[in-house]
Amino acid sequence: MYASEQCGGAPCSAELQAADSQGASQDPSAQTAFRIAEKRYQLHTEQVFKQRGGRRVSKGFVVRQTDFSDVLDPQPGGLLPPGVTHQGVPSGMPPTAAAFTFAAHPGLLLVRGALQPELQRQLIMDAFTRFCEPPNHTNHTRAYSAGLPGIWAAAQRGLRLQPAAAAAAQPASQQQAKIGAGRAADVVACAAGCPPVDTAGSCPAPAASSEGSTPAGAAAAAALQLPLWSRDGSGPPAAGLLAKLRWATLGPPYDWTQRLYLRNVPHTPLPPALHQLAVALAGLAAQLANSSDAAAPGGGPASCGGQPAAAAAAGSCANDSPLLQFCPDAALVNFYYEGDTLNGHIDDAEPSLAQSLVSLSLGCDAVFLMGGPTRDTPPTPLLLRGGDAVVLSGPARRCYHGVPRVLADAGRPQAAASLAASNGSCGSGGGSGSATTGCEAQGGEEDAFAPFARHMQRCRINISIRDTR
Ligand SMILES: O=C(O)CCC(=O)C(=O)O
Repeated sequence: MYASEQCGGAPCSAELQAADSQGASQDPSAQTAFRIAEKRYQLHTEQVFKQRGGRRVSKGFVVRQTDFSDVLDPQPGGLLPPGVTHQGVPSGMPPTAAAFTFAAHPGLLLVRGALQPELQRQLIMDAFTRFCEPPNHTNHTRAYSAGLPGIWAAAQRGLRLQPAAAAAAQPASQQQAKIGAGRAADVVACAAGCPPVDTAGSCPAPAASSEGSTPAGAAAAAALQLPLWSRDGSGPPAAGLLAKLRWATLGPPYDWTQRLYLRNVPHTPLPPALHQLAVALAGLAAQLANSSDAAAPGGGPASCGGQPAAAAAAGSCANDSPLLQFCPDAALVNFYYEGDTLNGHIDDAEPSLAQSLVSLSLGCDAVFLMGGPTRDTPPTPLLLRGGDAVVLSGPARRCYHGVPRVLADAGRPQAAASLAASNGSCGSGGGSGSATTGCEAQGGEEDAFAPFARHMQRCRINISIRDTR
């Protein structure tokens, strides 16, 4: 499901509501146990006042203190809360990785440190420079159907959108209407400058591109020939558009109107590294479900996708049983900033919920709520850090979950600083406005990751990887 900008605690868009498998009877604003927990951890600001000349005047807004003491933060070697079990990880995983299962949530697997720092850095850079590039869909595709290629570089250089190029792109309403009417091939295809296209393991190849095959496609492709960004353009600044980037899709994009994955629109396949990692993690979840009584009640291995971790590490989708074949081919990349939330939901768009969903965290910490099959089950709050992975398999795959809070610098300064340190990248440098970022190499030159490290001090990226076949 897509992340949303904070809208006073209510769902911000039709997409959020449509994503709820339970419909109106499960109104996300109803006072369920899940909703109460969401409100408890969400960022709340309060207006403060002072008296001046006998009048009450606003002093501005302050963040209300949140009590995070109930948020589980299992660590290897640490004292574990009842019902949380530290599990071994296979040799293919980073040596610092630590896996945890939860008696209250069969099928939920948390792997702390599942992503090596180098992979974290690569995925962060890819998220801003490749994953959000056309032909992949983003939340900007509605307004700019040709996409916003080069948005990260343009934002770094202080450029603005060229009005001519922006105007040549299809307006949102037309684009969506076409997709809704089943004319998905009208979506603009990838033009020059697109990221290289990878092949994803042994999964089926994506549908061929239909670049410029229709008037709409041709117009949008023509728009890409114009310089999209310029210093003196009168369109919106790239930095503002980047700040509003909330999601991007890898593999077939999901159409909320039709409630199906669009296989025939151009897209880049799921990168092999993500495919392999997801298969390995789902394999570990399946193995643990097989071996642990704690993970079995109420579900067990039969409802849990995956394969032995050793086979999974090889990146193969092959499996004797079609029921157990986990072959991820799509991902949703969510970008969160402080105040953004992901309301409680069940991911039910995929044809088989017997297959796991593998979710990777990058950047700032977040509070993740793991609930039950209805919103009435009180959820367990878990702290997710950059580099962690969560697998929803078996019964947990059909359970409510969400992200009520992202802990950027202002919310939890130590967490943001340790994120940068654990990424092996830059220190926080004292926050924005600091003269030094901690990212400079010895000779004074910034490394390529430095601008991303600065951005990630207030950003969280989640990549949720799915099998949509
Ligand atoms: O951001 C997260 O950790 C959860 C993402 C998620 O639940 C989703 O994409 O459906």
